[in-house]
Amino acid sequence: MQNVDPNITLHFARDFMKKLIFPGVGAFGSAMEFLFSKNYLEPLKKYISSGRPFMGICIGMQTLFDKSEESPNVPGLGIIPGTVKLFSKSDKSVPHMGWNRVINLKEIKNINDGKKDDDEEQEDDINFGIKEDSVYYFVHSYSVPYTDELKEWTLSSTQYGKEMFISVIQKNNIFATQFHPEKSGYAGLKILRSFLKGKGIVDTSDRNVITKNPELLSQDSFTKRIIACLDVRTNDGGDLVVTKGDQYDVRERSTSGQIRNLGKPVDLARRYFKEGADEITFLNITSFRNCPLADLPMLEILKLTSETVFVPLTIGGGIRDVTDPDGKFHSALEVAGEYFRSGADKVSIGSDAVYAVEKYISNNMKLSGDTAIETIAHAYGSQAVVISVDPRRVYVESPNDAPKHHVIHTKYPGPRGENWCWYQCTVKGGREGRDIDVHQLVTACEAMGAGEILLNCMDKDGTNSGYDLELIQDVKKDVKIPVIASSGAGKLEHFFEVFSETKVEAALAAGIFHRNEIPIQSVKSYLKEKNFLVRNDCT
Ligand code: 1PR
Repeated sequence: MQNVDPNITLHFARDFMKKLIFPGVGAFGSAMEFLFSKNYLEPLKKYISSGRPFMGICIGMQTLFDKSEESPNVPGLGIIPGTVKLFSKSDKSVPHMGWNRVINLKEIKNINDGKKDDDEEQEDDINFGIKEDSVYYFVHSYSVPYTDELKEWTLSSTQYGKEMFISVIQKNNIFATQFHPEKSGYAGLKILRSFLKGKGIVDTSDRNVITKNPELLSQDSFTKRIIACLDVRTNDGGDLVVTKGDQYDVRERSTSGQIRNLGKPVDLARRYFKEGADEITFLNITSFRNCPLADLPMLEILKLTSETVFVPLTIGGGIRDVTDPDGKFHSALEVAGEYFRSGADKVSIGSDAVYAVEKYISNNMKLSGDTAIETIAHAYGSQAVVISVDPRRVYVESPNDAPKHHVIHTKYPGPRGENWCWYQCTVKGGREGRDIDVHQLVTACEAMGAGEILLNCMDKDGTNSGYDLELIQDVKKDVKIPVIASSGAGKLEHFFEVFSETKVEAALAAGIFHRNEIPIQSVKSYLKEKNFLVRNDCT
């Protein structure tokens, strides 16, 4: 809810306001408390009851209900009867993070005066342009299960695992989506345009469930995500460039030893959006050296990117408590807040997560409540906190050689024929190994409230030899939060391998996209041929 623009909300009850979009991310309780503390509750209710068009997004939809299991003691706006409930983790990862379909249960038009010449435009306004053959970006752990009592309010439903929940509500002047249209590529922009440009709302449905495609109703259409990653740093000439290392070494192997320059961050992000990337990740790879709040160019990159790129943006590097050169302290929460306000949807934490887990372990697995992971997850929601892991293999002759660590049997023996290894966590971009393993790290970070794991592998990074499937399979067993496979993609088959041999929700690649070796669309087409669900929305 911190993303609500105060300039908009301050004036929302005024009569001159014709339409209101009420977006939000984060926890139900914080959102309601924020509305209460700013005296926005009554004006918001008054606006909605005035009959003027209202559009809620994500938490902006959930707050319309009576209450939520997320914050049982905090009442919602109570406009729609019902309780927002936590997804079951028994059959799927939670949060529900990624692209999924919506099934329209009824048909409405949102045009009520004036005739548009363009039939196609009218067609686009039916159901606010929500199409059953498109997918939209969801990120939430709580939802409203679909029940017959709520059919009057339900415009569309979505299936996730075995659960069917309400993805769009609409009645009279109220329209709200559980997904994020503003992050749902061109398909999402059509919805926003329809809400903003449509002349109003006329509900022509007979309030019965009239889905034309009942066979779709119970289909889970959750897609596999393809993520483009941009490692960003200042080159020797002082410009911020996208670079790419081989096993984290980003300098040219030639005699020049220059930082590899693969392009400009904003231009590349735009290109990947147009080519169909489902998310874009920026990693500020040398931020451990500086105070990230002094890193204005990085904030500028996010601002510029978010003006034209409408898929989720993650930013990593330097998310930690920092003290300015002038002695001013900034908490990790402040640093993250600055990135969110500049356009990031998620922050990714690397080194600081390792230090936090070291403390957690030495404190007998007691949560302190003051780590970057906990404070950011509390304020912005778990879905906004990604843990970027930079592990490397440590080979051992037998598990007895590393009694403190989670050792696995490997099909790929080490240099001295060792058949066992553990994955050591590193900090400072792989420059320093620590005495904790990936199993310890990811389980502890999940307990602290992280929402996703970005699983790199130093041995595989930049090698084009495929993902480290053994590492990924192992981590996927450890946690219920989504996992992004990263490092090593070199050909189309590697994407098939990672999705067929592991249960990861997403695969990330860098080098092959930057060097134009494989277009993102080819990855999508290839996966589709292999019967994986992927998003196809490049127009
Ligand atoms: O520790 O919180 O400040 O975060 C620093 C961030 O910067 C971490 O997320 C860390 O992974 C990243 N980082 C630091 N140094 C490097 C480096 O390369 N020298 N990049 C680095 C990590 C790995 C991935 C890469 C994939 C896919 N790079 O970002 O994109 O391995 O590559 P490929 O498809 O070409 O194989 P903190």
